[in-house]
Amino acid sequence: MTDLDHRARDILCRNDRGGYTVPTHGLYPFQWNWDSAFVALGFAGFDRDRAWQELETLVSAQWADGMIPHIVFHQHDEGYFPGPGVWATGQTPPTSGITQPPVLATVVRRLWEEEGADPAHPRMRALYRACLASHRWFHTYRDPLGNGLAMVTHNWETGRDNSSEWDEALARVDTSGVGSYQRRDTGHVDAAMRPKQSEYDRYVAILQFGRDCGWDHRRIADEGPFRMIDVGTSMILLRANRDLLILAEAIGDAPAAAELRARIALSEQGMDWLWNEEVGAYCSRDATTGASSALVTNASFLAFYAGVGTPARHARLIAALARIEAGTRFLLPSLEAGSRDYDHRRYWRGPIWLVVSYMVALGLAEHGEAAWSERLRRDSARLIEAAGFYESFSPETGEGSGGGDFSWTAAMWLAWCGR
Ligand code: 2M8
Repeated sequence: MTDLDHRARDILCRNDRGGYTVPTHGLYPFQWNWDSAFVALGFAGFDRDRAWQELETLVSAQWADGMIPHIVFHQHDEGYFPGPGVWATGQTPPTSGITQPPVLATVVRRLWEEEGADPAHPRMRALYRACLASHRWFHTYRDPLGNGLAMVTHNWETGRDNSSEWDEALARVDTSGVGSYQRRDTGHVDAAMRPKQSEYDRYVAILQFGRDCGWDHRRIADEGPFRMIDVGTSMILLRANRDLLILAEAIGDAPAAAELRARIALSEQGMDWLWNEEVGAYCSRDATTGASSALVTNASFLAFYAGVGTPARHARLIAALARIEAGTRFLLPSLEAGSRDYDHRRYWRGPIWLVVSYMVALGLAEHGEAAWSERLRRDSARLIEAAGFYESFSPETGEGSGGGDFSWTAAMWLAWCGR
């Protein structure tokens, strides 16, 4: 065990609040959905029980309609805005009213296979049911075009919260009724790294729409002020459906397996709509106007992880990766340098998030791109070695940004790049 291995384990243990971890002390004092899935991969190397528990605690907050919320407010903390009183979802435990990228099934499959892939594995079986309900929720409420792609109704659902992909759609959001509120994030980290006030107002306005319609997910999907087909969530859901299918087949749940096969085929075709031939990448699209963001982000490369794309498209994606590599020091930036509003320090407009790099690297390796996969892994390790376990990193200087002692960064060291 290296010194960094010890430090990574120590971060997970210190961010443990009893059955779940916070992403980082101070800035994010609750349980976040996709953070916990990645964190479980980190625990898995030294505490199997705790890895499963992280996921079980998350799904203990699943809604009756199947949604797994993006934040679970297990305990009171004034240090974060918007807290449970603002969301007012009426859930127990209190939660936010939106979701996050469904990486859960993929993680469950990995943990289960590492333990011998026994179809009778009780913890896998319970989480399988939770994932199936969550995926059905996406298919019921978040596929307005019926093409197997995933719509998000808040930019926070994408996990890539402040990406330039959302700018045009956000610009249409009316903020006149937002009122005053006190942000907490800029009290924890440098405001230059966080979203601007005008952007935050829009995030709050979208939240208020959901709250004002009692978190009626049908209405939010049909009438909400922000409706984007997110390339990241769509790719992650497709991958998660493939992994859930493996579990369904192992369990012998034939009806669910058939349903999942049909969803997978639909999504594979649907992805065509996100391909932007001019740009040579998969890009998010506005569900209302149909406009492509025409931006190459780290999520564009999740095509490999999702298992979509022709050889010609893969070649163009690799060309885009080579172009990005030539223009920066470290892979994989959240936005290509030179794109509108690119900023190597500002939240999801340039900095590197290792969890996305991990998924991209996994997909690249699965598609015969071992050298690129290894390049991502090595860069990610170098970032941690030089800067520490930050939330994100500058692709230009390698400096850490956002919160420190970050759980999913520590988990990525343990489960992937520190190997
Ligand atoms: C960031 O998002 C939260 C809102 O969900 C925030 O900025 O307040 C994002 O990076 C998101 O992807 C992540 O899950 C969360 C906790 O790490 O922080």
